[in-house]
Amino acid sequence: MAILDILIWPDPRLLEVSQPVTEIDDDLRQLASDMLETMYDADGVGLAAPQVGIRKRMVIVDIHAGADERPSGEKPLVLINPEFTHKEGALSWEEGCLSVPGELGEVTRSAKVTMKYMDLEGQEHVVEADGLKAVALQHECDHLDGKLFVDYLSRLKRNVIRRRMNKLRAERAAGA
Ligand code: GNR
Ligand code: NI
Repeated sequence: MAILDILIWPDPRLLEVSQPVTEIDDDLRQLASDMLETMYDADGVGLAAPQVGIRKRMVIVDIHAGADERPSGEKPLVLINPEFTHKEGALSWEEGCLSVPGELGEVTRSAKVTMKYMDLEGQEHVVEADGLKAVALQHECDHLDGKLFVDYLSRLKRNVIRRRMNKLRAERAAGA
């Protein structure tokens, strides 16, 4: 059990394309467990491995994180090598990111998605989602291709956020 450090954009490691998972072993299971602990500690609804410096195609999503009541049957998802098989419609959402703390920006994505992925037992699954779950799945999978929500904003807004993040990173480096 460990809370991992979350990289802050524009850390170059967040801009890399992650590698497919080829082996589901104890190290990967440990990483998934640490990512869940890290996400809950940070009050997030999702987290991608590259955000904690691991260039592997694994993400977690739990849109009920922090809620008092969890719909029955809804568990946190651990998605290995996730791939969209269908996307439709359009949906705008005010997004945040644990790698861009304190910032929000409006992003338009697909409204409904279907995705296939493998779980920690190596079993293949298909998940359909809309609303926040669809947004979170698209946001997390973007991380695996080195993309963040700030890439959808205007250059002006992105530059303002970049300056604030550089300042935050400098403060953290000085305080550490
Ligand atoms: O915790 C998160 N909240 C969120 C809100 C709206 C749209 C996307 C997200 S994902 C984010 C966690 C995160 O940064 N995952 O990569
Ligand atoms: Ni994010």
